[in-house]
Amino acid sequence: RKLLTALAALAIGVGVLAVPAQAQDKKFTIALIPGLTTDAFYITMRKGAEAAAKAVGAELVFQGAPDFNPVTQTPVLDAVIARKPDAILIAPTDKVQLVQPLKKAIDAGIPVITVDTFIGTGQYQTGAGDADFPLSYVASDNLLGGRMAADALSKAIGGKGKVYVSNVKPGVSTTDQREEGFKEEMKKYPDITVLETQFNDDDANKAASQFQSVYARNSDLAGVFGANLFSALGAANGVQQAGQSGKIRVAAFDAPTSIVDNLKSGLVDIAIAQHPAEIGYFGVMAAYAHLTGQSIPTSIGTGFTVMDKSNVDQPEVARFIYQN
Ligand code: T6T
Repeated sequence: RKLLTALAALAIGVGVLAVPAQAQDKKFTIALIPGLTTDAFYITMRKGAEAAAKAVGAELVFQGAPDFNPVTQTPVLDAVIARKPDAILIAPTDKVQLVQPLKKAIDAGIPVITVDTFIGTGQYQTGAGDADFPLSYVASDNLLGGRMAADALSKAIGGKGKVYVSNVKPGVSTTDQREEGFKEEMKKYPDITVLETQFNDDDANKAASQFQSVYARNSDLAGVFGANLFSALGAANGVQQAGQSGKIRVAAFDAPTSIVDNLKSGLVDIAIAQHPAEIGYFGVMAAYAHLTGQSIPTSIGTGFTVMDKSNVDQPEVARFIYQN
């Protein structure tokens, strides 16, 4: 009888140990920290992230700063870490300045995936350097995007003339890579001169007034590449204010409705739309896969849709216009 009692106790013990079934039912909380909250790019990313969270029964927390700045993003990250989510998805606003703040998440046992932008070199889980700790990087191929912008702008200006890049600020992985890809590709066009880059701090008004100064110094300016939403919008506004719509050509990165309106009016020649909803969706799916014991790729690439006046009304193109 003693043996039976012992076996029964063991069986109960086994029953108690069978908790993993419950753990699988756990509702995971996944936090998404955007570059800034009031940007159609991240608003659209959030929608994709929410769709994925719904599909796997997770809760998505969206918390960000009002501007694209490591100084305001870091306290948001600290607050999110204090809430102890099961995973953090973040678009770090600086390659270097977010490294130490993100280490705190890892120290607290919270896995990190970066979306859109990266820290360090963007090569994760290599054992090299001090910024390889995120599990995965989910984003557009920004070097390629910069090359695509260069080819499109070259085509628009007939392969010759002066152009410049309107950009955010050095240290942002995405926009740094777009500028790098753009300049690399422009080497193929010997009759195009790339002037000094203008950094606008993600402020469209600043980008518009910078356009005026560049144009004042270069009355033969042929084109401008706006390397993200606010850079492109500001540059386009500058072109319009100077009465040069359709004469000075604009290649834009990103596709909010304002840029689409500019495509239709002929102020902007092409817009390279990223797929932010895909980035959010696959970011959450990667986090969920990791949390449920799957291995995940260290980088996940999402696509582009190139928009121009002739295709932007087609439903398969228009579906990539950013949401508000
Ligand atoms: O271009 C996107 C994003 O990819 C970049 O990292 C920052 O700017 C945007 O959010 C557009 O404003």
